[in-house]
Amino acid sequence: MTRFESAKEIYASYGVDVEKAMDKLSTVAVAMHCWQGDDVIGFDHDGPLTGGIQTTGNYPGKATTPEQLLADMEKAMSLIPGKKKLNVHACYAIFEEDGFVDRDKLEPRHFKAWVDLAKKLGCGIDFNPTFFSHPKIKDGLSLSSPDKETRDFWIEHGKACIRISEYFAKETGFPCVMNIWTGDGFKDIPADRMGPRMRYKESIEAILAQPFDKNLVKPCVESKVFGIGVESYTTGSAEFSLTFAATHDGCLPLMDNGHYHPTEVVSDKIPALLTFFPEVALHVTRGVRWDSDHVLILDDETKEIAKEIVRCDALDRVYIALDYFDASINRIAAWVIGMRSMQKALLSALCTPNASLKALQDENKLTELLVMQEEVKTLPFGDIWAEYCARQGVAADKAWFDEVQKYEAEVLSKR
Ligand code: RNT
Ligand code: ZN
Repeated sequence: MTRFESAKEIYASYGVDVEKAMDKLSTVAVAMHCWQGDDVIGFDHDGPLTGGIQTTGNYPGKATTPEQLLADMEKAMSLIPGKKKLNVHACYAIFEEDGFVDRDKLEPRHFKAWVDLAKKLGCGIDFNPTFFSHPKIKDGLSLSSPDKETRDFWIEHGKACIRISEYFAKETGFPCVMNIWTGDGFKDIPADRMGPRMRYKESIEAILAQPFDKNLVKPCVESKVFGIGVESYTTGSAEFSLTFAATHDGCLPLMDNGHYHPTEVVSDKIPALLTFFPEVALHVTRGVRWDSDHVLILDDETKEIAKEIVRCDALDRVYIALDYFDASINRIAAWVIGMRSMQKALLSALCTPNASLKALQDENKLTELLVMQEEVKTLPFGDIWAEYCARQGVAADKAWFDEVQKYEAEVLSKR
């Protein structure tokens, strides 16, 4: 008997069909964020990263051109099993010589290379307007600025991004999740907390007035608790964003698990939101002490997030995207570690006897429940994961990093 066959029998004794679990996982898309590849810079500006987020580290080999970034993403994708999606920010528009346009004037044609890559990989694209790292951010504010000209510029940017999102969906055949996040906020105690939020509400409403097909474009609003330099107040707080999504048809709430107070967990928020929203979106990340955006790993909360999505039978109602940026290690490895960790967490959740655990809870057999919950933690999951990678035709856990090292020696180190 192979290790896989033996593991399969052990899982079967707990009532888990690992074949079904692997089949299911192969249908679940995880979106890989382009911004891990170049430390959230993009191709449309030379200025620094703003918006209260920060990358640290200067590991060599960073992509600095569209060709490099797309090649790096393709390399990473080849080492990740299962269904994927690209996640692109508007600042990654690709301009021909002298063809620069500002963010309010972006067009689908500026993203054709992204569509070509998605078609080559057979995947969809998610999209994000970029409301940071730009001279038109006035006093740290974009859509919530008191200055009308500033707001109008960013509203036009948002509308352009809806048109681009629809183009992505039409070209790839997969709906495009379009996430609105701004770094708008204040370092110190504001004198007016409501004014910016009223303006933010009106601005997002103006963006969403751009006509679009709700089956093709899924606009989201992402909340945040604080950022660097915006410690005292963020316009798009949790309550603001959640209520906005709840009161605007077709708009989804997006939860980033780095954006909450330390004892709050997104895993618990998922079933709460699924009780009311047809669909929700996630940014899965790893905050270390703050919203530090470390590379995602298979830690307890990542596992718990995956468990909730699976247990709520919501794999087709939750859009999963990764969001982190670590410049201190090989950036391709950073993508692969995070993507494989998310998929491991999902597979592990699918290999959990969820129905029997739920029955124990409903029968109030809470001692047995705790016993079982502890036991399933040490089932031979690694053998199922190894089989899944083999069936998907991607390198196994010990082998993929060799490929990254080879790419580093042959490509990255020559940049
Ligand atoms: C920032 C938000 C946001 C960004 C990306 C680059 O805290 O998480 O999602 O990380 O838009
Ligand atoms: Zn995020």
